[in-house]
Amino acid sequence: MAKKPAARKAPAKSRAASKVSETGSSIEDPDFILHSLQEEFEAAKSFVANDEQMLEFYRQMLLIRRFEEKAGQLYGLGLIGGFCHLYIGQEAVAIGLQSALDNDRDSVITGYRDHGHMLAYGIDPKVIMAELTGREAGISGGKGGSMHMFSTEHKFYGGHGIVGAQVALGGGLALAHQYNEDGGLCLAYFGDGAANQGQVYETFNMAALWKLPIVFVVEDNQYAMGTASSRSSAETRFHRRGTAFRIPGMEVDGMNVLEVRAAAEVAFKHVREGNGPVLMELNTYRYRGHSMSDPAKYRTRDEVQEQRDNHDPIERMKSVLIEAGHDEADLKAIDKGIRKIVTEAADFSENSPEPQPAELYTDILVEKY
Ligand SMILES: Cc1ncc(C[n+]2csc(CCOP(=O)(O)OP(=O)(O)O)c2C)c(N)n1
Ligand SMILES: [Mg+2]
Repeated sequence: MAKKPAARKAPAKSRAASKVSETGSSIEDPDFILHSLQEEFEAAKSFVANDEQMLEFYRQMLLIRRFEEKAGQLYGLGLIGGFCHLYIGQEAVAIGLQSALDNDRDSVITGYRDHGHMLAYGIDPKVIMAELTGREAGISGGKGGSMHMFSTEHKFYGGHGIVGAQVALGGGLALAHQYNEDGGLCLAYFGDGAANQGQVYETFNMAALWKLPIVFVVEDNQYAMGTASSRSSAETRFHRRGTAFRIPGMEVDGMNVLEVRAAAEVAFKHVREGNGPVLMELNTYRYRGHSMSDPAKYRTRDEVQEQRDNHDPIERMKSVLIEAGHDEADLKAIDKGIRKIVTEAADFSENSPEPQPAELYTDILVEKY
């Protein structure tokens, strides 16, 4: 999935002092910081997972896949109202990154394509499906729906429908981590389309200036609604877009969970050490339309099939597991177990009550944070 690297030009002018290292390494390059993390990641590109971790990555990605398939069915049956944006194809991004978080300290914020990010916490799928179907038991009390999942308990701050807004809000979350000295970082996800919003760059500037603990993640799934990123973006190598703010960039294959996790380790360490933000570009692909109401006629079936056949993150993990000695039957049994969990989540949400009418008047104004 990685795009072809373009030749790197030497900067014409730099304010950073040029240091000559004893070993004659790339520290001589005054812009070393901007690509140092990529180099560190490239040196050990695949996370060395033990058997239990590999199985867990597989299980978690498969849970998102089966959950999203079921959500698509429930939408078709009219049980999910409003918008519904599925995450199928992008599973390795949320799982690879969030498995490296410290959930006692770190916060997460994203856009409306948020079911996978919630499931990555290990939250009961029943509560997430109940939110999708607008039930009282849902994680946002059934009043947020697909786009507005929220859980302060897990430090998950949404679920936002305004494209790009979550980046500026993420900057605020990172400022809170720094101000409160709680040692946490904020993981702020946004899309290739959102990457063209002005507030993203205002946030980059402040985050770099104040060395905020934030990891900016562009989930480049190649489309913003029906527009291919190459038709809307002058620079599609999104990890370079922090260069003007001296934010180091990383380019990662977002269809390979072990690579995503390896990159996360490098990025999070850099941020936790007080060095300010990192901009990660995760190259991925969404198999379904932008939302459930999009027939996706702007691309060919062959294009989607090529991704499914050659880059699917779950199939890739499955091959790694089989190479490590697991047999097909065991992996099938895992899938069966997950299908059962998802069916139970759907049954639970269908049979749960809707919020009481009085709930219309609650959660409108937060008086105390
Ligand atoms: C400020 C704003 N402008 C436009 C829209 C309409 N809109 C909703 S989703 C979307 C595309 C965003 O694409 P991308 O950032 O790539 O995210 P993806 O859907 O691919 O995850 C647009 C333009 C919006 N919700 N908010
Ligand atoms: Mg996109």
